Amino acid sequence: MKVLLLNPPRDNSISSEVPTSINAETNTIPPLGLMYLEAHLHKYGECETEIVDSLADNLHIQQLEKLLPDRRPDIVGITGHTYDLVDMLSVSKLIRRLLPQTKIWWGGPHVSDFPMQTLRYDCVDGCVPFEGEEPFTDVVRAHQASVRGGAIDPQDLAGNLKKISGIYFKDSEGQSVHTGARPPVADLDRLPFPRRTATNYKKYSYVLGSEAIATSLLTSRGCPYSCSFCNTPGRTTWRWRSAESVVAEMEECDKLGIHEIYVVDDTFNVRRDRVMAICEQIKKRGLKMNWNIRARANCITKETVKAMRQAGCNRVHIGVEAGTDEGMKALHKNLTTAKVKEAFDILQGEGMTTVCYFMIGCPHDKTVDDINQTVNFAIKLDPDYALFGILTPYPNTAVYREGVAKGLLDPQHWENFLINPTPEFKPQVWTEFFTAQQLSEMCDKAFKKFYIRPKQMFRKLLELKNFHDMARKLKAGWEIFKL
Ligand code: B12
Ligand code: SF4
Repeated sequence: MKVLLLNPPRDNSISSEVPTSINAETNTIPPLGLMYLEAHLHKYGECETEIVDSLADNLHIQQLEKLLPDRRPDIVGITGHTYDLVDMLSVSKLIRRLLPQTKIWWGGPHVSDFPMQTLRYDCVDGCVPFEGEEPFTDVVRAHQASVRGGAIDPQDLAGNLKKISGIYFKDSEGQSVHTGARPPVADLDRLPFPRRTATNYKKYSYVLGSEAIATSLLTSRGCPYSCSFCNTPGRTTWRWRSAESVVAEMEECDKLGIHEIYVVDDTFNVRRDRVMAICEQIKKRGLKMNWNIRARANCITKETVKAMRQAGCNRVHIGVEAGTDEGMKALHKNLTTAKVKEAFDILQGEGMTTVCYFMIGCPHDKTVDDINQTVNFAIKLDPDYALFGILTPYPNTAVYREGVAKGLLDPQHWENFLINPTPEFKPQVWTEFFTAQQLSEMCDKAFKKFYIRPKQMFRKLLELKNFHDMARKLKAGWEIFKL
C-alpha cells in the first residue's frame, strides 16, 4: 500500500494581517507534522511512504495534476491550518477526480478545530484531530486489512476503522462516525524521530537564520498556560521529551549537515531542569548547532539563558502581546511588564537575538492611547524584530466565547466559511472600539513606528551577511515602508 503525505500549495490562504514578504520566509519551514507521521508509518505501517511538500518544491495545482496520477497513492494524507482550507479542498477535489479509488484523509490544526465539519466534504473520507502518528498508522493498517481481491472492501474498512479510537470517518453508507477520544502519546520518547531524509531537506532555510540549511524540531507538546486567545491549552497536557532524545535528534541533523534548528515547541522553557539538561547534553556531545526557541518571558532566568547561549541558542521568540499590566492580565498572559522587561534585559545582556510578538485590537484596547502603549512598550523592549498582528478570536478560545456572549462575534461566521470557503473570507476581529479598517491601519502604523527608527535601521544594516541576505531583508523592509 502506498501512502502519500501532502503539504498543499498555499495559493489561496485567507489573509493573516502580516506583511506578505515576512510571511513568505515561513514557506521554507519543514512540514514537521507530516514528517512525524511518515517516520511512524515507515517504522510501523508496513507501507510505502512519500512526502510531497508543495511549498518547498513550488508545486501548484497544475503541477500536482501531473504528479499525482504518476504516483497513484492508495491513501493521501493532507495537512493544513484553517487558513489553508481553500487549497486543502482544491487538492482533495483534484485527487478525487483523477484517482477516484484513492482514500483521502485530513489532519493538522484545521481538523483539530473542526473534525466533524471536515466530514461534510465529499472529497474527504476521514480525518484525525490532534496528534496523528498512532491513530493514522492504525488507519493505514485498517485499509491494508480490508483489501479483498485487490480492492478495499468498504464494509470491512468501516468495521476495521470503528475499532480505532480518536478518528472521524464516513462509513460504507456515508454516515459520519466518531470513534471517541484518544489520549495523546504519554511518552514522547517512544515516537520515531521525523525522517528528514524523506524530504528535500536541503531546501529548508530561514530568513532570520545564519546557515543555509535549517530544520524544525519539537521537544515538547502542549502548553501549561492558558492565554485567552489561544486554543492550545486544554487540548492536551504538557509533555516533554528527555534531553537525551532531543539531543540525539539534533546529532542526527548535524550528521545530515543541518546546523540551524528552529525549536517549534509552543513553550520551550517551562522547566528549568529540562532546559539545563538539554544544554548539558549538547555540550557533552560537542555539538555545534545554531538553534532558537519559542519561550515564555516569565520562565527566563539568567542561568538558563547563559546555558542556552553557550549551547548554541542564538534567538528567542517571545509572545508579549500587550504593553500594560492590565492588558496582560486581561489576556491571561500570566505576565507583567516588569517581568517581561527583566527577561529582555537578561536576553539582550547575553547577546541573544530577540523576536517579539504583539497584538492590537484586544478587548482591553479601548482607545488609540491603549494601542500606542503596546507599540511604545515594543520600542522600550527594543527587540531585534517585532511583529504586530490584529487579534483574531479563534473558535475554542476564551476570547472567542467572550465575543460571542457579548454579541460582537457571530458564531456563524467561521461556520459560513467552512460551508463556502473562499480566499476573500475575513476572520472577524474585535470591533467593540475600532472598525476592522481602523485596526488594520493602526497595525501598519505600529510596524512603521517600530522599524523606521534610525537605531533599528542602523542595526539591521550592520547585520547584513551577504547580497542575498540584503535582497531578502530589503524586500521585507520595503513591504513595511509601503504599509
Ligand atoms: C511552524 C508553524 C507555522 C508555520 C507553518 C509552516 C510548517 N510547514 O509547519 C507558519 C509560520 C506558516 C504558520 C502560520 C500560521 N500559524 Co502556525 N504554527 C507553527 C508551529 C510553531 C509549529 C508547527 C509544527 O511543526 N508543529 C509540530 C508538529 C509535529 O505538529 P503538527 O503540525 O500539529 O502535526 C501533528 C498533528 O497536527 C497531526 N497532523 C498534522 N498534519 C496531519 C495530516 C494528517 C493526514 C494526519 C492524519 C494528522 C496530521 O499529526 C502531527 C503529529 O502529531 C505551531 C505551534 C506548535 N507547537 O505546533 C503553530 C500553530 C500550528 N500555528 C498556529 C496559527 C494560529 C497560525 C496562523 C493562523 C497565525 C497567523 N495569524 O498568521 C498562521 C496560518 C497561516 C497559514 N496560511 O496557514 C496555531 C494553530 C491554532 C489553530 N488551532 O489553528 C499554532 C498551534 C500556534 C498556537 N499555539 O497558537 N505556523
Ligand atoms: S499563547 Fe503560547 S503560552 Fe499562551 S497558552 Fe498558547 S501556546 Fe501557551
